[in-house]
Amino acid sequence: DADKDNILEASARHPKPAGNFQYGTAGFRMKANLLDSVVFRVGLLAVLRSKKLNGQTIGLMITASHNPPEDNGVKLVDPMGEMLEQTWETHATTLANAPSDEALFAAFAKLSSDLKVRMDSPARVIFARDTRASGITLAASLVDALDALKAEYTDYKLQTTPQLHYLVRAINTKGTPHAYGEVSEKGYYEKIADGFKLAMKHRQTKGHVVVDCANGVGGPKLREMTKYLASANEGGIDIKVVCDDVVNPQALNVQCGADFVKTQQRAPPSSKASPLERCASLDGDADRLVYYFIDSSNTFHLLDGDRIATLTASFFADLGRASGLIDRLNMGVVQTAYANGASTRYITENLQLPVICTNTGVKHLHHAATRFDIGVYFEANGHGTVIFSAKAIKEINRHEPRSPAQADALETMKSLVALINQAVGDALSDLLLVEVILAHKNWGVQEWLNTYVDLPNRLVRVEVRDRGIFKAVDAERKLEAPLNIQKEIDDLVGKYSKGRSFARASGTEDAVRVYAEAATRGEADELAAKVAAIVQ
Ligand code: 16G
Ligand code: ZN
Repeated sequence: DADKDNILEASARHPKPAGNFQYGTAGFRMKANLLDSVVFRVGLLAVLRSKKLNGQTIGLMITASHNPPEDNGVKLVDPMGEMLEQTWETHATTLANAPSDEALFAAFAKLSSDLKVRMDSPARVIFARDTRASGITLAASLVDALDALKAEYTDYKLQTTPQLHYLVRAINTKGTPHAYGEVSEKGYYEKIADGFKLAMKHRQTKGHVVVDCANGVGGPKLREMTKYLASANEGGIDIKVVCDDVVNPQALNVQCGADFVKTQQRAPPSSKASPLERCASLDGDADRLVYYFIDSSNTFHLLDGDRIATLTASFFADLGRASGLIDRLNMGVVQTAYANGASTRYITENLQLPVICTNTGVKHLHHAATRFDIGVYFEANGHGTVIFSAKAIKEINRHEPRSPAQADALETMKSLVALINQAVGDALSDLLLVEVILAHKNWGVQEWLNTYVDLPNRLVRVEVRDRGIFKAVDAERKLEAPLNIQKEIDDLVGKYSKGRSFARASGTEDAVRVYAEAATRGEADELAAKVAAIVQ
């Protein structure tokens, strides 16, 4: 039939190189020169997914986030702006690995029949890319697939990953009671900026915030967003954008950005931060955010995803109490095993909020957070957001405040529902969220840091012969295979005060990661080294 001829003909222009591809934690990611056929084939799958969902719009993002400039990647976004449903990840892997054009068509036809896709349904796809040089040609490969199957599509060109998630959700909820916002980049800024302005009524940010944009797409987009925000002296915000060179594609994520700051535990070498100056870093596609500062004795302090989670959770608990909604909404925090033990303890003991620990990867945290009416989730690396249940939105909207103080807290709560990108963790939205909270608490970075003391910790990467043999359970905190290894780790951990350690196979690199924390720096380092030795 026509589809067959079109797919075969188009696929011939996108031959598969040797190698095995896998749709991993964050989609396909590799050297950009290997991605042409992968993107083409993911395009075919996006069409199937949209048809399967009766023409709802599917998103496709071309990015490799914090990875080097010569890498790229592709991932799919489901209709409500969430990550692609997990069972479909396997289908993506199947299509990506079909050895020939004929095998590709056969796999495509089998999928559409197995999944009972009605091929006469409409298909709608939107896509965008980060600033990588390879993005334009990869987008053209995608268009080849969409044209072959006569799908409707819109190219949103340069966007942050969370902006694309926003657009997908806005399109699919348009005209419904759950409408998410205007379907445009402008609509995205307006929604967030309106929420911010309302939340900042009668408040002021202290000084300015310097934002390192990893020389990625976050730079121009953050500059654009500031046009929608008033300046600091008008109750707005003073954002100083740095590391925003998107002219030289080789600068992306190099010596700057959230991943650099988190893994190196230091400011970008180009930073001119003075003591107590508020600094933040985004990653290459602006879905991760960390803060940091240097203190008066020039010591570097990182305020990572755990700190953003604790700050946010404490603020929502405050607002819950102050608005009178606390008894009607259950709140909680979702973390991974990488969360510093001191943050978990602060949430459960000081804030008296429940904590759920899940596997690494945003989709796992997001899913767990739906169990709360107000679910705060962050990975330590800075990826996260807050999500509100339908019940929470209803309660917030219909609540009748009984005092001016309740009315004020309620208004702040409503403004944050608009400000927060609930589709996915969003560095730009999270940045404004943190700024709002600090302004409300009248805190600077030092007060924020003072809430609790992090346990010293160490993360090591261990090269192993076969990471496939490491099977983690219990939210990746324990290994069930290889046999007996966990007992060795437990015995070791027992010897350290406040000791905690785990090993898990990386989902993105060919290695095992070992994490350890303990009462002192020396003990944390020693524990990590000893567990690494067990794993090796
Ligand atoms: C991916 C995940 C990130 C996670 C990381 C873990 C998304 C969008 N990204 O980059 O959240 O922290 O993988 O990598 O889910 P690892 O498995 O190599 O430790
Ligand atoms: Zn990212």
